[in-house]
Amino acid sequence: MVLEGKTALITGGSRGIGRAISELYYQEGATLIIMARNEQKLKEACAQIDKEHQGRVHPIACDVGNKDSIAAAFEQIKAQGLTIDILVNCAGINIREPLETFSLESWNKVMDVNLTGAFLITQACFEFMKDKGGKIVNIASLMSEIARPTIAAYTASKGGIKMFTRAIAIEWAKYNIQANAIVPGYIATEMNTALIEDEKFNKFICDRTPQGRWGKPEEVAAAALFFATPGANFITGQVLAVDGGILASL
Ligand code: GCO
Repeated sequence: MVLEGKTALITGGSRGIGRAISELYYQEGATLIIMARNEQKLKEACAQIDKEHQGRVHPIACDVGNKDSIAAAFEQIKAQGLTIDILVNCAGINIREPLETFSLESWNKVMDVNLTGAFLITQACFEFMKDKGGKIVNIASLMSEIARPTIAAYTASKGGIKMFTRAIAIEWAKYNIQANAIVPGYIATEMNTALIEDEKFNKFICDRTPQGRWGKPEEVAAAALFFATPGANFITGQVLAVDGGILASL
């Protein structure tokens, strides 16, 4: 129970990689604050996660792409007397359109959630962490390092998340706040269902991945657990790929 007594705020924690992180952190004894936009689905997910009905899982509906929604969410966190020791910025969306026709609206939507949202949430967590230290785990992407056609906004946002992680790490090191990023490879989540069901793309990914398969959300969660524990106390500003070897290969 390496997270007993700790409270983790996980954005996008009700499904996909964020859900796997929520489940693992819960198993390790953490109290969870889970943020997601759809309140009904969020409450259902929290009830499923809090299997032992210990009241250790707190749903906070929040549109991470909207600054007013974030402010209201943190008012709720304070009103419920909750603290934050660990932040996992996992909320993210992807829009796939050719660059030449990519709309400004789509660009801003992706940036607002994936990058600006992470900035605002991180900044709001400072008051909880500045006196006692903390852990920040940002979920980046292969697209923090390499690109593929039709996802320019997502790629730019994830490149930003990687460098934002380093900015947090060096500026808040003096507060004993460590910030690190995880680069998931191609992971079998709802966001990628269309890609998995596309035979050609599925084969491309399996051939491009040295381990020859899509990753599992829980394989990313294991890295998120490591970064949240004391064993990572002297690790900050780092980027860890959980990608089946993609980034190591030509
Ligand atoms: C895509 C995928 C990727 C993966 C992930 C890889 O459209 O290529 O959605 O973006 O989800 O980000 O790290």
